Amino acid sequence: MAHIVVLLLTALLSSELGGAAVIDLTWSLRKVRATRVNGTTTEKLQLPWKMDCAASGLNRDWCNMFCFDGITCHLTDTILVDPFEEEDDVGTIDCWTSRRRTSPCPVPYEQVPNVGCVNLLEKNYTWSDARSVCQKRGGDLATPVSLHALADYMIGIGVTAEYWVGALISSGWLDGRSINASDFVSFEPDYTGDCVRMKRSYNYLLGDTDCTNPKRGVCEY
Ligand SMILES: [Ca+2]
Repeated sequence: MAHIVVLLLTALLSSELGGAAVIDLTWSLRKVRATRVNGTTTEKLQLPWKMDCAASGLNRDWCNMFCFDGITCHLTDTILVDPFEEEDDVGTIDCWTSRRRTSPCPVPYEQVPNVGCVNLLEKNYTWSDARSVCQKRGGDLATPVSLHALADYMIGIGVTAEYWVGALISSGWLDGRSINASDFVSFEPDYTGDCVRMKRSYNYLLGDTDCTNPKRGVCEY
């Protein structure tokens, strides 16, 4: 099902390409649906070898992913926001994605100022399933000290779904803190459930709801 080959090619690329810039990058091989290869900036090159393709990608600071189908090298600035999602068997292509190591966050997490390393789930889950997915990615549902910083980030990148966070009405944040009243929407909690979500219609402030409702989730590393 999942074609996830978390094969870190840093050492391989470093030895074959020998460039200092390579050391700053970690490339991970994965099967990617062809439609996800089209970024804002793209370039196609006819190259004989995968390593030539890799080198071309490394020489372009906009390149976040290179794909090689045996004939054509596809370079793109696409960032797979959620590369651990399963890809379809149909129409996939071998790609290597990178993250600039200027971020202290491991793939697939993004550094969010005043929050930490954040990864937004792309599918809906129950609260406990969302937590499990976050844990499989090395983190947990988010327990932001500054909810407003996280909310600003989510509004800024234009997400439109609702997201679970790591808090329960009955016991507070998963890290043991109690939930500030100012982090809730004005009429919440109204005790419609024990699980806490960020409400898109209310600037991503918090509300409670039934834990089995399907929502996305905010993971934090
Ligand atoms: Ca509620």
